[in-house]
Amino acid sequence: MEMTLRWYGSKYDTVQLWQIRQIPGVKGVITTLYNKQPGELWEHDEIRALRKEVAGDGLKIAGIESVNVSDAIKAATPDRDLHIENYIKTLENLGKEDIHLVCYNFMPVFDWTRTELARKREDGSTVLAYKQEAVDALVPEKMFETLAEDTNGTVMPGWEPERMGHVKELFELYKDIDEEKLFENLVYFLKAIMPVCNKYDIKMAIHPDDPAWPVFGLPRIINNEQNILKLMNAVDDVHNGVTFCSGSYGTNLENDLPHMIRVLKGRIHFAHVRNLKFISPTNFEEAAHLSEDGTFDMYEIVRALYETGFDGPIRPDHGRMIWGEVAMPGYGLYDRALGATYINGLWEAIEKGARARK
Ligand code: DNO
Repeated sequence: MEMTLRWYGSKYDTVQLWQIRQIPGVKGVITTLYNKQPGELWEHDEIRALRKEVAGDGLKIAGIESVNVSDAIKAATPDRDLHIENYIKTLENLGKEDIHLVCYNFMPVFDWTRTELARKREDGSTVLAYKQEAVDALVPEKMFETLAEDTNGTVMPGWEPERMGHVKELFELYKDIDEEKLFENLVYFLKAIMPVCNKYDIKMAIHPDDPAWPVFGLPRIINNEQNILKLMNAVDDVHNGVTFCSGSYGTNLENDLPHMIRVLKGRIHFAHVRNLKFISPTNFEEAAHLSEDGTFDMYEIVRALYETGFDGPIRPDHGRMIWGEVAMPGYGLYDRALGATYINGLWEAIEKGARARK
Protein backbone atom coordinates (compact mmCIF):
# COMPACT_ATOMS: atom_id res chain seq x y z
CA MET A 1 0.00 0.00 0.00
CA GLU A 2 0.93 3.59 -0.46
CA MET A 3 0.06 5.94 2.44
CA THR A 4 -1.48 9.25 1.33
CA LEU A 5 -3.45 12.20 2.65
CA ARG A 6 -6.30 14.02 0.97
CA TRP A 7 -5.47 17.62 0.06
CA TYR A 8 -7.93 20.10 -1.43
CA GLY A 9 -5.44 22.49 -3.02
CA SER A 10 -3.67 25.57 -1.66
CA LYS A 11 -6.68 27.88 -2.19
CA TYR A 12 -9.07 25.70 -0.20
CA ASP A 13 -7.19 23.61 2.32
CA THR A 14 -6.09 24.74 5.78
CA VAL A 15 -3.39 22.06 5.64
CA GLN A 16 -0.21 22.75 3.64
CA LEU A 17 1.75 20.34 1.48
CA TRP A 18 4.92 20.76 3.57
CA GLN A 19 2.98 19.66 6.65
CA ILE A 20 1.69 16.59 4.85
CA ARG A 21 5.22 15.71 3.82
CA GLN A 22 6.26 15.56 7.48
CA ILE A 23 3.79 12.80 8.32
CA PRO A 24 5.85 9.59 8.48
CA GLY A 25 5.37 7.41 5.41
CA VAL A 26 3.25 9.83 3.40
CA LYS A 27 4.72 10.34 -0.04
CA GLY A 28 1.68 11.28 -2.02
CA VAL A 29 -1.54 13.25 -1.90
CA ILE A 30 -5.01 12.55 -3.16
CA THR A 31 -6.17 15.80 -4.63
CA THR A 32 -8.48 17.50 -7.11
CA LEU A 33 -9.22 20.70 -8.98
CA TYR A 34 -11.67 21.81 -6.35
CA ASN A 35 -12.99 24.74 -8.36
CA LYS A 36 -14.36 22.50 -11.13
CA GLN A 37 -18.06 21.89 -11.46
CA PRO A 38 -19.24 18.38 -12.26
CA GLY A 39 -19.41 17.97 -16.05
CA GLU A 40 -16.69 20.55 -16.72
CA LEU A 41 -13.52 19.76 -18.67
CA TRP A 42 -10.19 19.73 -16.80
CA GLU A 43 -7.59 21.29 -19.09
CA HIS A 44 -4.21 19.65 -19.51
CA ASP A 45 -2.28 22.73 -18.37
CA GLU A 46 -4.36 23.03 -15.17
CA ILE A 47 -3.54 19.43 -14.28
CA ARG A 48 0.11 19.94 -15.12
CA ALA A 49 0.27 23.00 -12.85
CA LEU A 50 -1.28 21.01 -9.99
CA ARG A 51 1.19 18.16 -10.47
CA LYS A 52 4.11 20.60 -10.45
CA GLU A 53 2.87 22.33 -7.32
CA VAL A 54 2.63 19.01 -5.48
CA ALA A 55 6.04 17.91 -6.78
CA GLY A 56 7.49 21.23 -5.57
CA ASP A 57 6.96 20.02 -2.00
CA GLY A 58 8.47 16.61 -2.69
CA LEU A 59 5.17 14.78 -3.02
CA LYS A 60 3.37 13.05 -5.87
CA ILE A 61 -0.27 12.94 -6.92
CA ALA A 62 -1.30 9.40 -5.99
CA GLY A 63 -4.80 9.87 -7.33
CA ILE A 64 -7.71 12.24 -7.87
CA GLU A 65 -10.64 12.48 -5.48
CA SER A 66 -12.85 13.34 -7.13
CA VAL A 67 -13.55 13.96 -10.77
CA ASN A 68 -17.20 14.45 -9.92
CA VAL A 69 -19.85 12.97 -12.16
CA SER A 70 -22.60 15.44 -13.03
CA ASP A 71 -26.26 14.96 -12.20
CA ALA A 72 -26.84 15.09 -15.99
CA ILE A 73 -24.89 11.84 -16.30
CA LYS A 74 -26.43 10.29 -13.20
CA ALA A 75 -29.99 11.14 -14.24
CA ALA A 76 -29.40 10.75 -18.04
CA THR A 77 -30.61 14.20 -19.07
CA PRO A 78 -29.99 15.50 -22.64
CA ASP A 79 -26.59 16.92 -21.55
CA ARG A 80 -25.30 13.52 -20.54
CA ASP A 81 -23.24 12.73 -23.66
CA LEU A 82 -21.61 16.14 -23.68
CA HIS A 83 -20.59 15.72 -20.04
CA ILE A 84 -19.28 12.23 -20.74
CA GLU A 85 -17.22 13.63 -23.60
CA ASN A 86 -15.71 16.16 -21.17
CA TYR A 87 -15.08 13.38 -18.65
CA ILE A 88 -13.24 11.34 -21.29
CA LYS A 89 -11.06 14.31 -22.27
CA THR A 90 -10.38 14.98 -18.59
CA LEU A 91 -9.24 11.38 -18.11
CA GLU A 92 -7.03 11.68 -21.14
CA ASN A 93 -5.43 14.84 -19.72
CA LEU A 94 -4.91 13.11 -16.36
CA GLY A 95 -3.34 10.12 -18.10
CA LYS A 96 -0.94 12.39 -19.96
CA GLU A 97 0.21 13.73 -16.56
CA ASP A 98 0.83 10.20 -15.33
CA ILE A 99 -2.17 10.07 -12.99
CA HIS A 100 -3.74 6.62 -12.87
CA LEU A 101 -6.40 6.64 -10.16
CA VAL A 102 -9.74 8.45 -10.10
CA CYS A 103 -12.24 8.26 -7.25
CA TYR A 104 -15.84 9.29 -7.95
CA ASN A 105 -19.30 8.60 -6.61
CA PHE A 106 -22.72 8.00 -8.11
CA MET A 107 -24.94 9.41 -5.38
CA PRO A 108 -27.84 11.54 -6.61
CA VAL A 109 -27.85 15.23 -5.56
CA PHE A 110 -25.87 14.90 -2.34
CA ASP A 111 -22.46 13.46 -1.77
CA TRP A 112 -22.03 12.21 1.83
CA THR A 113 -24.63 13.30 4.35
CA ARG A 114 -24.05 14.22 8.00
CA THR A 115 -26.40 15.93 10.41
CA GLU A 116 -23.74 17.37 12.73
CA LEU A 117 -20.28 18.62 11.87
CA ALA A 118 -19.06 19.20 15.41
CA ARG A 119 -20.58 16.75 17.89
CA LYS A 120 -18.63 17.05 21.12
CA ARG A 121 -17.20 13.87 22.57
CA GLU A 122 -16.27 13.17 26.20
CA ASP A 123 -12.63 14.11 25.66
CA GLY A 124 -13.57 17.51 24.21
CA SER A 125 -12.77 16.60 20.59
CA THR A 126 -15.49 17.22 17.98
CA VAL A 127 -16.56 14.87 15.22
CA LEU A 128 -18.95 14.51 12.30
CA ALA A 129 -22.12 12.64 13.18
CA TYR A 130 -25.33 11.31 11.64
CA LYS A 131 -28.71 10.77 13.19
CA GLN A 132 -31.56 9.48 11.04
CA GLU A 133 -34.22 11.25 13.11
CA ALA A 134 -32.53 14.57 12.35
CA VAL A 135 -32.65 13.83 8.59
CA ASP A 136 -36.28 12.80 8.82
CA ALA A 137 -37.14 16.11 10.44
CA LEU A 138 -35.47 18.19 7.70
CA VAL A 139 -36.44 19.36 4.24
CA PRO A 140 -33.39 18.70 2.06
CA GLU A 141 -32.98 22.35 1.00
CA LYS A 142 -32.45 23.28 4.64
CA MET A 143 -29.78 20.74 5.43
CA PHE A 144 -26.93 23.04 4.49
CA GLU A 145 -28.31 26.02 6.34
CA THR A 146 -28.46 24.01 9.52
CA LEU A 147 -24.82 22.98 9.12
CA ALA A 148 -23.36 26.16 7.64
CA GLU A 149 -22.17 27.60 10.96
CA ASP A 150 -19.94 24.62 11.65
CA THR A 151 -17.98 24.48 8.39
CA ASN A 152 -15.22 26.71 9.82
CA GLY A 153 -15.39 28.87 6.72
CA THR A 154 -14.51 26.02 4.35
CA VAL A 155 -16.32 24.56 1.34
CA MET A 156 -17.11 20.94 2.13
CA PRO A 157 -16.69 18.33 -0.65
CA GLY A 158 -19.90 17.64 -2.55
CA TRP A 159 -21.65 20.55 -0.85
CA GLU A 160 -20.58 23.30 -3.21
CA PRO A 161 -22.80 26.39 -2.83
CA GLU A 162 -23.26 26.51 -6.64
CA ARG A 163 -25.01 23.14 -6.58
CA MET A 164 -26.65 23.42 -3.21
CA GLY A 165 -28.45 26.59 -4.33
CA HIS A 166 -30.40 24.39 -6.76
CA VAL A 167 -31.32 21.45 -4.58
CA LYS A 168 -35.02 21.61 -5.48
CA GLU A 169 -34.31 21.49 -9.23
CA LEU A 170 -31.82 18.68 -8.70
CA PHE A 171 -34.48 16.65 -6.92
CA GLU A 172 -36.78 17.17 -9.94
CA LEU A 173 -34.21 15.48 -12.18
CA TYR A 174 -34.49 12.28 -10.19
CA LYS A 175 -38.24 12.06 -9.84
CA ASP A 176 -38.48 9.12 -12.30
CA ILE A 177 -35.15 7.53 -11.45
CA ASP A 178 -35.26 4.41 -9.37
CA GLU A 179 -32.38 2.17 -8.36
CA GLU A 180 -32.52 0.15 -11.54
CA LYS A 181 -32.42 3.22 -13.79
CA LEU A 182 -29.59 4.77 -11.77
CA PHE A 183 -27.60 1.56 -12.08
CA GLU A 184 -28.18 1.52 -15.87
CA ASN A 185 -26.93 5.10 -16.10
CA LEU A 186 -23.82 4.16 -14.16
CA VAL A 187 -23.10 1.24 -16.47
CA TYR A 188 -23.66 3.46 -19.53
CA PHE A 189 -21.12 5.95 -18.12
CA LEU A 190 -18.54 3.28 -17.29
CA LYS A 191 -18.81 1.58 -20.68
CA ALA A 192 -18.26 4.93 -22.37
CA ILE A 193 -15.10 5.72 -20.41
CA MET A 194 -13.47 2.26 -20.33
CA PRO A 195 -11.58 2.70 -23.64
CA VAL A 196 -9.75 5.83 -22.42
CA CYS A 197 -9.13 4.18 -19.03
CA ASN A 198 -7.56 1.22 -20.81
CA LYS A 199 -5.47 3.42 -23.06
CA TYR A 200 -3.95 5.39 -20.13
CA ASP A 201 -4.28 2.68 -17.46
CA ILE A 202 -6.59 4.80 -15.30
CA LYS A 203 -8.27 2.91 -12.51
CA MET A 204 -11.73 4.19 -11.72
CA ALA A 205 -12.62 3.63 -8.07
CA ILE A 206 -16.24 4.18 -7.13
CA HIS A 207 -16.87 5.55 -3.67
CA PRO A 208 -19.74 3.96 -1.74
CA ASP A 209 -22.89 5.79 -0.77
CA ASP A 210 -22.64 7.43 2.61
CA PRO A 211 -24.68 6.57 4.59
CA ALA A 212 -25.35 3.26 2.87
CA TRP A 213 -29.13 3.64 2.69
CA PRO A 214 -31.53 5.98 0.88
CA VAL A 215 -31.51 9.55 2.16
CA PHE A 216 -34.42 11.92 1.43
CA GLY A 217 -35.98 9.18 -0.72
CA LEU A 218 -33.17 9.30 -3.32
CA PRO A 219 -32.01 5.93 -4.70
CA ARG A 220 -28.73 4.41 -3.48
CA ILE A 221 -26.93 1.66 -5.38
CA ILE A 222 -23.36 1.33 -4.05
CA ASN A 223 -24.07 0.28 -0.52
CA ASN A 224 -23.43 -3.43 0.06
CA GLU A 225 -21.60 -6.54 -1.15
CA GLN A 226 -24.29 -7.68 -3.55
CA ASN A 227 -24.62 -4.31 -5.30
CA ILE A 228 -20.93 -3.61 -5.63
CA LEU A 229 -20.32 -7.10 -7.03
CA LYS A 230 -23.18 -6.55 -9.48
CA LEU A 231 -21.36 -3.45 -10.73
CA MET A 232 -18.02 -5.26 -10.97
CA ASN A 233 -19.67 -7.95 -13.11
CA ALA A 234 -21.68 -5.55 -15.27
CA VAL A 235 -18.46 -3.92 -16.49
CA ASP A 236 -15.91 -6.64 -15.99
CA ASP A 237 -12.73 -4.66 -16.55
CA VAL A 238 -10.04 -4.11 -13.91
CA HIS A 239 -10.30 -0.37 -14.59
CA ASN A 240 -13.82 -0.49 -13.19
CA GLY A 241 -12.89 -0.74 -9.53
CA VAL A 242 -13.65 0.27 -6.01
CA THR A 243 -12.75 2.79 -3.34
CA PHE A 244 -13.13 0.68 -0.24
CA CYS A 245 -14.30 3.18 2.36
CA SER A 246 -14.72 1.45 5.72
CA GLY A 247 -16.59 4.42 7.17
CA SER A 248 -19.19 4.46 4.38
CA TYR A 249 -19.85 0.75 3.88
CA GLY A 250 -19.58 0.50 7.64
CA THR A 251 -22.59 2.75 8.24
CA ASN A 252 -24.68 -0.35 7.58
CA LEU A 253 -23.79 -2.72 10.39
CA GLU A 254 -24.85 -5.67 8.24
CA ASN A 255 -21.87 -5.10 5.96
CA ASP A 256 -19.05 -7.42 6.98
CA LEU A 257 -16.11 -5.20 6.06
CA PRO A 258 -13.16 -7.67 6.07
CA HIS A 259 -15.29 -10.16 4.13
CA MET A 260 -16.21 -7.54 1.53
CA ILE A 261 -12.54 -6.68 1.07
CA ARG A 262 -11.81 -10.35 0.43
CA VAL A 263 -14.55 -10.82 -2.17
CA LEU A 264 -13.46 -7.64 -3.95
CA LYS A 265 -9.86 -8.87 -4.24
CA GLY A 266 -8.12 -7.30 -7.23
CA ARG A 267 -10.79 -4.64 -7.75
CA ILE A 268 -10.01 -2.39 -4.77
CA HIS A 269 -7.81 0.39 -6.11
CA PHE A 270 -8.07 2.85 -3.25
CA ALA A 271 -8.82 2.52 0.47
CA HIS A 272 -10.28 4.99 2.97
CA VAL A 273 -9.77 3.63 6.44
CA ARG A 274 -11.69 5.10 9.37
CA ASN A 275 -13.72 4.04 12.37
CA LEU A 276 -17.27 4.83 13.52
CA LYS A 277 -18.93 4.63 16.89
CA PHE A 278 -22.59 3.62 16.92
CA ILE A 279 -25.07 4.91 19.44
CA SER A 280 -27.85 3.03 17.61
CA PRO A 281 -27.87 1.49 14.10
CA THR A 282 -28.96 4.83 12.61
CA ASN A 283 -27.16 7.18 14.96
CA PHE A 284 -23.40 7.16 14.69
CA GLU A 285 -20.43 9.45 15.15
CA GLU A 286 -16.95 9.32 13.71
CA ALA A 287 -14.35 8.04 16.15
CA ALA A 288 -10.58 8.11 16.34
CA HIS A 289 -9.04 5.55 13.97
CA LEU A 290 -8.02 3.27 16.87
CA SER A 291 -10.20 0.12 17.12
CA GLU A 292 -11.02 0.56 20.79
CA ASP A 293 -12.42 4.05 20.23
CA GLY A 294 -15.15 2.87 17.86
CA THR A 295 -17.09 -0.13 16.58
CA PHE A 296 -14.84 -1.60 13.89
CA ASP A 297 -11.90 -3.95 14.26
CA MET A 298 -9.35 -1.91 12.35
CA TYR A 299 -6.76 -4.67 12.59
CA GLU A 300 -9.06 -7.04 10.70
CA ILE A 301 -9.80 -4.42 8.04
CA VAL A 302 -6.11 -3.72 7.42
CA ARG A 303 -5.28 -7.43 7.56
CA ALA A 304 -7.86 -8.18 4.86
CA LEU A 305 -6.33 -5.47 2.67
CA TYR A 306 -2.85 -6.88 3.26
CA GLU A 307 -3.87 -10.49 2.63
CA THR A 308 -5.64 -9.67 -0.63
CA GLY A 309 -2.45 -8.06 -1.92
CA PHE A 310 -3.78 -4.51 -1.88
CA ASP A 311 -1.05 -2.24 -3.24
CA GLY A 312 -2.89 0.99 -4.05
CA PRO A 313 -3.13 4.30 -2.25
CA ILE A 314 -4.68 4.23 1.19
CA ARG A 315 -5.61 7.18 3.36
CA PRO A 316 -6.86 7.90 6.82
CA ASP A 317 -10.29 9.45 6.54
CA HIS A 318 -12.36 11.99 8.44
CA GLY A 319 -10.43 12.96 11.54
CA ARG A 320 -11.67 14.42 14.79
CA MET A 321 -11.00 18.08 15.46
CA ILE A 322 -8.41 18.03 18.25
CA TRP A 323 -5.75 20.20 19.89
CA GLY A 324 -7.58 23.42 19.03
CA GLU A 325 -7.20 23.05 15.29
CA VAL A 326 -9.63 25.02 13.11
CA ALA A 327 -10.03 23.29 9.75
CA MET A 328 -12.53 21.75 7.36
CA PRO A 329 -14.58 19.37 9.53
CA GLY A 330 -13.12 15.89 9.11
CA TYR A 331 -10.09 17.19 7.24
CA GLY A 332 -7.77 18.74 9.78
CA LEU A 333 -4.11 17.79 9.95
CA TYR A 334 -3.66 16.42 13.46
CA ASP A 335 -6.07 13.55 13.77
CA ARG A 336 -5.56 12.38 10.22
CA ALA A 337 -1.80 12.33 10.86
CA LEU A 338 -2.46 10.16 13.92
CA GLY A 339 -4.68 7.95 11.75
CA ALA A 340 -1.96 7.55 9.09
CA THR A 341 0.57 6.64 11.74
CA TYR A 342 -1.75 4.09 13.30
CA ILE A 343 -2.52 2.44 9.94
CA ASN A 344 1.22 2.38 9.15
CA GLY A 345 1.81 0.62 12.46
CA LEU A 346 -0.90 -1.96 11.83
CA TRP A 347 0.47 -2.60 8.34
CA GLU A 348 4.06 -3.07 9.50
CA ALA A 349 3.02 -5.47 12.24
CA ILE A 350 0.79 -7.49 9.92
CA GLU A 351 3.42 -7.63 7.20
CA LYS A 352 6.25 -8.67 9.53
CA GLY A 353 4.00 -11.16 11.30
CA ALA A 354 3.10 -12.76 7.97
CA ARG A 355 6.73 -12.93 6.89
CA ALA A 356 7.81 -14.46 10.19
CA ARG A 357 5.23 -17.23 9.79
CA LYS A 358 6.47 -18.21 6.32
C1 DNO B 1 -16.19 12.80 2.11
C2 DNO B 1 -15.72 11.97 1.02
C3 DNO B 1 -16.58 12.06 -0.21
C4 DNO B 1 -15.91 11.35 -1.36
C5 DNO B 1 -16.72 11.37 -2.62
C6 DNO B 1 -16.03 10.63 -3.72
O1 DNO B 1 -15.45 13.10 3.00
O2 DNO B 1 -15.50 10.66 1.41
O3 DNO B 1 -16.79 13.41 -0.53
O4 DNO B 1 -14.72 12.00 -1.63
O5 DNO B 1 -17.96 10.81 -2.41
O6 DNO B 1 -16.50 11.08 -4.95
